[in-house]
Amino acid sequence: LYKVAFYTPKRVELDYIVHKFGVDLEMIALETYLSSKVEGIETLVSDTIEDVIAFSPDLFAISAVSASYPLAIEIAKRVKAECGSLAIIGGIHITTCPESFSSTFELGVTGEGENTLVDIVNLFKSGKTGPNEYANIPGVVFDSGKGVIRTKPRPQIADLGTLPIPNRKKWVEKIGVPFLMSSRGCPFKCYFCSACKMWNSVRYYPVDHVVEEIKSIVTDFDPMCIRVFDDIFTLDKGRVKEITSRLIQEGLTKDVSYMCWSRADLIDDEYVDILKKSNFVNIAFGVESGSEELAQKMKGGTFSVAKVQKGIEMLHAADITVSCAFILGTPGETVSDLDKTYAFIENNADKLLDIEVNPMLPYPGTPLWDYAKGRGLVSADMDWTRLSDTGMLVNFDFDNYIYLNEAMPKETFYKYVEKFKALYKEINFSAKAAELNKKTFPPETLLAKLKTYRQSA
Ligand code: B12
Ligand code: SF4
Repeated sequence: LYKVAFYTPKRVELDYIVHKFGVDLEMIALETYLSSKVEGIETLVSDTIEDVIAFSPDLFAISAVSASYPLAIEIAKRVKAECGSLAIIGGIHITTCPESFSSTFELGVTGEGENTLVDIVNLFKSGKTGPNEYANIPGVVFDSGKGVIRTKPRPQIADLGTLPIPNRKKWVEKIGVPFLMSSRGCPFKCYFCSACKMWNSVRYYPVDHVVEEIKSIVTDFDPMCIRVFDDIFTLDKGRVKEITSRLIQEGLTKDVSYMCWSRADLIDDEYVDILKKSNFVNIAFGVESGSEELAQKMKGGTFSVAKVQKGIEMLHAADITVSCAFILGTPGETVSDLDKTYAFIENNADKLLDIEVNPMLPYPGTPLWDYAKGRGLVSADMDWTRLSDTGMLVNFDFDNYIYLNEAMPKETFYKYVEKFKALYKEINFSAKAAELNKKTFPPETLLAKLKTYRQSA
């Protein structure tokens, strides 16, 4: 049997977020697809590198976001040295920055991974390797010996309904908050966002597929809450109506609640009603800034802070909790903009379940990356750990942060970071937040996950 191991490295400061979600969905999704398409293989999905080494894979398949790319290289070197494996890398980082490809890996997979992985495993299984072979596989990047080569893009899967439901149960005993993706992609193009670069257009899983996936999660894990992790779940109201009425019909909203990301400019009274009836207990908005002008510059389209305010109020009135995410450190941001963001959070504190406050980071593939590159602050051979989001400001690493805003001295910005940190703690560590967290994230599964979670560095 040809052995394939799947692994997503996580940096240690991510403990706070990773333990809530645990399952590496991309790896489980890829493993399920590969196992359904290729015979004569044995697979492993693990979050523990010792398991991978004990398994001694022929092929080590790794996924990385930008900040974990150096860790991915280091771990791949170790697995190759100890097991003699071949190694490939996929995910957002290599997709948006293929020029940073490291020849530690035989291949990098850009964009959608399912069919490219099948081609690669079939090639390797037949004992073939080398640039001449790699050049025939769409959607890869490799080192030809004379430089890094990208092959033509892999066509995206037209019908996501042809994908099997990820086999979570095979790899995970308990999950804190299970999540699923009911679509791939986002039609908006926010200035700082790399997520929308992953897929370009939006494709939806068929309603049946979404309901079946939720059913399988409920059967296998009996969760308190399921998170629909689409970039924007509420894009198409008709489709959300269909999904939620099916969930109600199938009895999947009585003992389980839901959370999703939305965009404030998409929420209206009818939407609130639909979400309420189907037991959505928490909706998250990316607000980014309390300053109308800056938020508009960052998000474009029909977005406005006033609409967020209205959305928060409508959801709050319906007793649906709201989470909001903000970004500090946008180029051009002024003290007055930061004051407006602070005031926005403070004024809504009683209506917000929690907030995310992230420092602005120039991810590859975004207009912001181009801006930072133009100023010589980032490059394809940079220290990628500098794109770590440093724990929602809580562990903000001033020394390592790439400060982008020429309109404000660094020292002023850092004072504001401290101010926002205090507000973040006040809201997120409140009794109200603890209460909902208890209802949403079963504490015993968190503990179980933390016990099994190991930092692999
Ligand atoms: C869900 C999610 C999470 C969950 C992950 C839960 C889990 N363990 O699976 C949680 C909340 C824990 C999380 C954490 C973080 N995330 Co996150 N996350 C996402 C999100 C919304 C969806 C990812 C997903 O599961 N997609 C579904 C799968 C099927 O798709 P996929 O991951 O893209 O994988 C496909 C291809 O990329 C490819 N592929 C991927 N890996 C591999 C590997 C191989 C070998 C192959 C062949 C193919 C392949 O094949 C897959 C199927 O086609 C994305 C945004 C987005 N829409 O992509 C952000 C995103 C990936 N996260 C991001 C970030 C920054 C983080 C964090 C650092 C903290 C944070 N700010 O959220 C940590 C880092 C975690 C880590 N891995 O180190 C950024 C990455 C930006 C960048 N360039 O680095 C994104 C793009 C969002 C954003 N802010 O722009 N995240
Ligand atoms: S930030 Fe959200 S709305 Fe904007 S492009 Fe990215 S995923 Fe879409």
